[in-house]
Amino acid sequence: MNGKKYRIALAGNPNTGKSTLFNQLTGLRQHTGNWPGKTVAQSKGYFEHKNEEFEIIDLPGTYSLIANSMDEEIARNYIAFEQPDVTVVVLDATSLERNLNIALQVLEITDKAVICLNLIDEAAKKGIEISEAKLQKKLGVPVVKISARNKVGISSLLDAVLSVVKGLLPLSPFKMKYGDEIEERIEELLPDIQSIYGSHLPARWIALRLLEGDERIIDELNAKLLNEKKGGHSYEFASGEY
Ligand SMILES: Nc1nc2c(ncn2[C@@H]2O[C@H](COP(=O)(O)OP(=O)(O)O)[C@@H](O)[C@H]2O)c(=O)[nH]1
Ligand SMILES: [Mg+2]
Repeated sequence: MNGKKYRIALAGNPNTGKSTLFNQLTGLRQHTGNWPGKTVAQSKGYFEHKNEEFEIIDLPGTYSLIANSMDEEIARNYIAFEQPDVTVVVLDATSLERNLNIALQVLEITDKAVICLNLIDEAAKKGIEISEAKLQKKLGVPVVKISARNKVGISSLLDAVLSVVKGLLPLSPFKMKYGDEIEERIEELLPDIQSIYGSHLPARWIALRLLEGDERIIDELNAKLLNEKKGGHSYEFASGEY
């Protein structure tokens, strides 16, 4: 044990088996509280794999990360601002078309992701065949099939998690391309976003939110900035300028 704790976030739609996986991994080493300042429950737990210690957070299940609800806001803010060492996106292998949406949204925020196809037992019963290799090539991050309830594939999933947190894999996450006009405006915004908020935040994703006119992201970023710089920064993004 080298003492370093890697942080994992579990993201995905409701009912994809996130809590089942969380419980399998952590057993009794878990506790439930609330998200800071919120009435939404937060489950945090701990486990070890190959002599490394992990802390894992079970994010609220959401269909998207555009912050239409408290759950979505919590999930996206955790991934974007708290920056876990890896986000494991748990997808229901029996309805991939619907589930891939959240995977793409996570990949827009972070490069450090593993896609976990759960419920492969159910998928097999329905005759659904999924090529992990093809999906992995398209998405640019590891894709691992599991059945959380039947404890199938868990160690492969953890090996993938470990290689991502240790930076052992070349990751090239799929980034959605928008039209030329939007891409140009993203390019225009990037230098300002990077110089104001630093290079550790997901600048492209922030640019997209600003172009959407997402006012809450501006408040979140300004609060974060104030916190980090203790009021020492005079320029802030103002709402409604984009
Ligand atoms: N057949 C099957 N059911 C599963 C598997 N993993 C989870 N489930 C079931 O799927 C349902 C939703 O699981 P849960 O962990 O609560 O999903 P969450 O909403 O993503 O946290 C529960 O009834 C689980 O028992 C699996 O690998 N195979
Ligand atoms: Mg759950």
